[in-house]
Amino acid sequence: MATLIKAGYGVSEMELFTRADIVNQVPELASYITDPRIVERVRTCIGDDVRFVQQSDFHANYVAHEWHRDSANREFGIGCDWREDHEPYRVAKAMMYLEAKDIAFAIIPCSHRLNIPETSDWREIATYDVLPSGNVLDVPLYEDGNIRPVLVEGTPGDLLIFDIRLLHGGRIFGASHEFLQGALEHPKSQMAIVYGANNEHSRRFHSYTRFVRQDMGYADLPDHYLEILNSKDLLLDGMTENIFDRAPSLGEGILGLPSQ
Ligand SMILES: O=C(O)CCC(=O)C(=O)O
Repeated sequence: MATLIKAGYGVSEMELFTRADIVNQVPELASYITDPRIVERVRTCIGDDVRFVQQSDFHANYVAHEWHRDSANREFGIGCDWREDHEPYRVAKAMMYLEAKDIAFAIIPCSHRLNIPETSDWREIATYDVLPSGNVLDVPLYEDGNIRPVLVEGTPGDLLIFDIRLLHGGRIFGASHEFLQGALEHPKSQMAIVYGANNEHSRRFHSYTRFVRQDMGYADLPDHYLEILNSKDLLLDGMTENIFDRAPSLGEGILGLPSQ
């Protein structure tokens, strides 16, 4: 699939290429959005009322090294993403590697629940616990009570599903996986699709993606695709509306919206 997409867009093996909004911009991948192999696994993580919230992308040879969150409210504790008394958050990214060699996904466990500081140097491999690819359920993590960043080794076909408020980033292993490095030596490509429960948190994230982040270039989903989503029970209620027009206060703490 990676080879096909790169060839179709005239992208060479190691060239940087990123496209957001899969339905509108990389339709070759759109069928994965409703693919039960992905959707069922997302359901297991966030609940039965899973909906597609439009944010989705294909990245070739791109590595987001810096620690970051994908949620609309990026700073811990500030804004509606962190208020769950009414509804739990339940917005998650499903990311699948299409090409990956010596690649890992770095994540700071519990950083969606606790204000855990980022490590100052993402290159420092000694600051991580490593989850090798394969069955990792028995790998002991932070048994001493200290939460440490985790490196999840990734290979093609691996699907990672994570709450988008978690601090994370991409990593490249150096020789024998003994250090981390900044540059890719092998092609890397991945697809990411964001889903959420049929709730206000998901509607806020959709409006943030579609209407606030003009830089990401999202457009309306075509009517025929809304029908597909509806037929698969993946259509988010109120998906055509900009929630911040109706309720500007929901934009608290979101970069790019006037502070309330
Ligand atoms: O693999 C990477 O570069 C990290 C990807 C990432 O941060 C993301 O998709 O949000």
